[in-house]
Amino acid sequence: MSNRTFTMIKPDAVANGHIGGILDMINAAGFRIVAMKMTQLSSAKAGEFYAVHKERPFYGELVEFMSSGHIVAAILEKDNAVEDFRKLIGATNPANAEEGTIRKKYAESIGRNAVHGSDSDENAAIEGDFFFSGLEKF
Ligand code: RTP
Ligand code: MG
Repeated sequence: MSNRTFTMIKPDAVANGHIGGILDMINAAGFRIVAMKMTQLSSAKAGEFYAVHKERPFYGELVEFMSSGHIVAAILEKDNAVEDFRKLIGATNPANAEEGTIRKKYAESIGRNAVHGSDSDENAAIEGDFFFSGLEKF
């Protein structure tokens, strides 16, 4: 089991001024920030990142939203990082997210849901490499 995961603070949360609040929750839950950057995805890059969802009905909307403003990308480290971070962010739909989760506090809707978290160790590595070079992942 790997001890790293990958996250993005999505355009809704960045635009609404929640970078600090979300990073506080990530730190309080015991994750170390390994690498971090603010950037904006082109629609081509957002489409590539979420290519696994290409055939889903929400893909176009997802790509448009994820390229609509700045995001903060980060690699996080902790024992059992992928699973523990998915618990910290809560359910995809904030209506189903538990109290104390990032999405319960900050997500606006299933589409504008504040944060991304990798769903497997394999994808955490792929997604981290999508944003960060080897020199940036110390
Ligand atoms: P993420 O990848 O962003 O961490 O979210 P997730 O694993 O909880 O959810 P996933 O199934 O991977 O879906 C990716 C993102 O697509 C949007 N979505 N919209 N309108 C819809 O029914 C719908 N379903 C999913 C969400 O923003 C979700 O985070
Ligand atoms: Mg996902």
